[in-house]
Amino acid sequence: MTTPLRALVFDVDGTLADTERFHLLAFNEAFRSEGLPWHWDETLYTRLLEVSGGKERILHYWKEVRGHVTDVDGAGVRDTIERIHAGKTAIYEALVHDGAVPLRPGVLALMDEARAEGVQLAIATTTSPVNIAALLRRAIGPQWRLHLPVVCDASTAPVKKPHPQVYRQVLERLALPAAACIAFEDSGNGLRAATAAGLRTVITPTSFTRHHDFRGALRVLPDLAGVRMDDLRAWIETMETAPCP
Ligand code: XBP
Ligand code: MG
Repeated sequence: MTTPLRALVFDVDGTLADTERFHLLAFNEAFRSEGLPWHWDETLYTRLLEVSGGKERILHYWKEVRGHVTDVDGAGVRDTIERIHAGKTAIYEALVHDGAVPLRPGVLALMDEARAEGVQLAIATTTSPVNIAALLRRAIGPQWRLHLPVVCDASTAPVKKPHPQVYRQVLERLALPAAACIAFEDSGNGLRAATAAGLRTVITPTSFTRHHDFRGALRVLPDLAGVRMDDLRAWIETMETAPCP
């Protein structure tokens, strides 16, 4: 007997919207305004995206790619990263606030159908709360929080994907078992985080993540265009009745 589908849990960056190009612009503008000789191109950023979390990504770059982590201004590495990341977030917020980033195909239609059926919607992301609000205020409207009552992010789950912390928090807030939910992700880290928390996961990769390892996903799709609630239920049913390999 398959557990009824009671909630859809969405990742943000790369899943709800193809945002990483805008994060990349914001990182580079923040480095420039800090007078740092750092510039991330798309090839390097594709590699750096294997580290979830903007602050963690900056530290990884500083240590691994620059090869030395010394104070750039005597404020201490952690304080410097906090300042750079705060500047980056403000730049990204302005970019996204201008409505530059639409939701990916099929996302809003699936959300609307789920809500009409009384299926709950939630967010599980490693990005910052400011970024989520800036994106969804424009893409869904000022009432976006009414559509997505459960939001867990970098401020609630400091241990980033592929750790399952953010997904476990969402399940707790939903008061639902993982079997009653489906996760939507774009990256290998996201798939591993959702899977470790017990959620079946639909993957819609972007140009930054399409080379990632998506073994174990419920489905890997170009996007959610045309995906309906009954498709999700059928995929779960098939997965649960498939003969064990
Ligand atoms: C993707 C991330 C985030 C963004 C940058 O988040 O790993 O770090 O790249 O946002 P998601 P921040 O889990 O939604 O795919 O700079 O705010 O971290
Ligand atoms: Mg993502």
